[in-house]
Amino acid sequence: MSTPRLIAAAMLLGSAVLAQVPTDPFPAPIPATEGAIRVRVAEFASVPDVGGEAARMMLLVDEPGTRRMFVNDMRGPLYTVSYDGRTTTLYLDINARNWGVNVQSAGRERGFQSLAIHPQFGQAGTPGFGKLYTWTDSTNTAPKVDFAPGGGTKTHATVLFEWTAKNPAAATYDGGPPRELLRLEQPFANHNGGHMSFNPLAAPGTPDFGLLYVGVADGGSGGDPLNLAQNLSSPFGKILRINPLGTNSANGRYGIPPVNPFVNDGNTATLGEIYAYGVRNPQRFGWDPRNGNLFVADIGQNIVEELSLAPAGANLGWNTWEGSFGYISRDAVSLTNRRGDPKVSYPVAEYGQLDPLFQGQSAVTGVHVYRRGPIPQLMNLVLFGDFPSGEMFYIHADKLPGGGQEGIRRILLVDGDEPKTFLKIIQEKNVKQGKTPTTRADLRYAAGPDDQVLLLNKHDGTIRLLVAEQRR
Ligand SMILES: [Ca+2]
Ligand SMILES: [Ca+2]
Ligand SMILES: [Ca+2]
Repeated sequence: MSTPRLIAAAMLLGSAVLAQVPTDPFPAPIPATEGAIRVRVAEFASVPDVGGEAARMMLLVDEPGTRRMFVNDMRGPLYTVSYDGRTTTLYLDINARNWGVNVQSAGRERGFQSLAIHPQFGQAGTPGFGKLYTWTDSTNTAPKVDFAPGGGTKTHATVLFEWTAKNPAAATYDGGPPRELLRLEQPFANHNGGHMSFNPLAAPGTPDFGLLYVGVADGGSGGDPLNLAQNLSSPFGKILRINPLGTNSANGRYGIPPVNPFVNDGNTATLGEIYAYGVRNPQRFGWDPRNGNLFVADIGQNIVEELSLAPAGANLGWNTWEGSFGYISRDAVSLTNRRGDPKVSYPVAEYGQLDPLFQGQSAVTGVHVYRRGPIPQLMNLVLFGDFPSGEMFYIHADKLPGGGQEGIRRILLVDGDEPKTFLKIIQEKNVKQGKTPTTRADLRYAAGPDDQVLLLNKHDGTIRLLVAEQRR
């Protein structure tokens, strides 16, 4: 065999080995106890089962105008929770037959993904009065879509709806059928809508006020096979930013803000809706109240989970990069040329799915930047976590790491005298409920009134509140 052939054979052998043993860019584990912060946790509110199954809580939003919180179940119900946590009321079931929404909630990844409440929801006489928005998967694939992925198997649709309450303070929704703003054809069952939110820091009269940030995953399968996340003509693999009360979009049902990065780029092929791109499954994002930094928790492929900054126009790298590393396949990332493209917004923190803290399935969630609130130990920290395992982490908001696991430390929950994982706390609740203990936590963070941090999960119907650990 000639030398080049030998090298080629060795490379083939090498890739065969890589295909079996995932590369691990983080051989040193996240410290189990060093730097760990202890926070007490207390039960706050409960949300009912549907059909004997615990609520699949995804998002909780505070609505200060009518002084209550809204929390969804991915199957369709939307509840309000009183500020004292004592009263949970069904506000609206978006899956009720009369609305025609037809929520597709099969499996873990599909369903009523997200909701956003207009900042003027409770303010009579304003354009946003009574408006709330739901971002949901739907089995109804008959209506014409605004965007198709150009491949895949048309599994379902993901649709943005606007609901208008007549009296926003009413206990239950009193408005008419929803108005459809935007409809996507989904190529694969997984990776659908992501987080959706108004920027809570935007003051009335400023350019970002009333603009809706809409996370859209890459469409699914694995590895972004249609290469949509880097395609600026496609809404998939993006965070969009739209004016839900505007009309200058192609379908005339929403507005495209002139401040968006690809509106005046001299290229008609790029979508004006795009705020940031190169995301895989942006299930959560959140702003730093002190400096406006927008952090995105973007769920990784099989190796790296990432927390990244997303300024307007940012490219977060997928599917060229998985975290700080060149994406090769589900089993491999490149360990050379780390963070090699100066135009990409690489993670501030990232962790490996092979870390011993996790249980085989790993997916990042977040993001709460703690700048005010009753827990001194959390001050100036960026809170995030891994949702299947329920592991909770922080980094310092004023000393953002340059990627990697080095800056990541754990948050441990104190329940009784012992620090416990969130998963263990849910499992103990399941036993009290007479249910089979869950093997997943499905942690999500939420911001409550008075700068409180709440924890959601999908397995015991319990909303929990973080409280300061008493020093003894
Ligand atoms: Ca999908
Ligand atoms: Ca453009
Ligand atoms: Ca990335």
